[in-house]
Amino acid sequence: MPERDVAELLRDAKRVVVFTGAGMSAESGVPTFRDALTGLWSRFDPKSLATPEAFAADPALVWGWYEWRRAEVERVRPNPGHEAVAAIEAHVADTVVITQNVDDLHERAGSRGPIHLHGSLFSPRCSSCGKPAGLPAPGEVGGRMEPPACAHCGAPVRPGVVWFGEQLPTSALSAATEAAFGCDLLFTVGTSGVVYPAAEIPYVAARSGAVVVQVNPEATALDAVSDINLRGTAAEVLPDLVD
Ligand code: BJW
Repeated sequence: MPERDVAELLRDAKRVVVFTGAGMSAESGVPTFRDALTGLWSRFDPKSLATPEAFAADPALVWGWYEWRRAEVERVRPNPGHEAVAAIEAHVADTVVITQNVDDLHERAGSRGPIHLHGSLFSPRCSSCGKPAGLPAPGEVGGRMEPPACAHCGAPVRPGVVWFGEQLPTSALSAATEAAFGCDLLFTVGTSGVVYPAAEIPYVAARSGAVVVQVNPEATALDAVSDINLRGTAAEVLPDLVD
């Protein structure tokens, strides 16, 4: 089905969900995780960086890596795909953006309160008492960095992201599931669909009768649940749907 027909589906939709992954921000210059040459997991070991055990074993390595990633995100800008998602929200009042991304590019493009299933690079918290911590002032990044100490209990502050083996924030997951359950059109954009429970979101929408449209230049695990596959990048395909 060509983009023209999807634009028509969008015009008729009452409740829309846009479910995004790392590919959404790729054209802004933020690397994905699993792309063969440029993905973070092709260059870095997720077990040594994105697990609670890794932070316990070497907090300076993990904190420094996430501060480097935060600095990289601060240097880039939303792309036309993020802007198109914000335009969908402007056209269809009942639109919910659910992102697995830990960047803030949806917000900077004008999206209202996207649900962050995997947390954020911008919400560090105490690794022991869980109280939110302030962001450190910009400084030298690019290697090991000792995390700041919690102002309340003195334990190391950790990045506010969801690592492998950790539970997703309950309120975010239930709001996302509820939105997917009630929508009539769901876009899944730039995600490989291999990380659970986030990857269940398009299946929840499909089971409740929604049309699922995938925007991705490559085949993914979510091809199986997608009614329509638009093979292209987020910044190429999404703006055409809202012109
Ligand atoms: C473009 C593009 C362009 C490129 N335009 N597209 C069921 C089965 C098997 C395993 C499990 C299961 N349930 C749970 C698990 C375990 C695990 C898991 O899913 N493992 C699998 C990988 C095997 N899940 C967990 O551990 C989760 N927790 C959990 O289940 O807890 C249970 C529990 C219960 C009770 C108590 C305690 C625990 C947590 C998962 C957390 C994931 N965290 C990460 C890191 C976040 C922090 C950080 O940023 O460092 O989240 S991993 C990483 O993957 C990140 C992403 O959000 C996530 C998804 O990746 P995404 O976004 O799909 O990126 P890619 O790179 O995979 O794909 C990019 C796509 O874009 C590609 O398709 C490209 O083609 C495309 N693309 N350019 C459009 N321009």
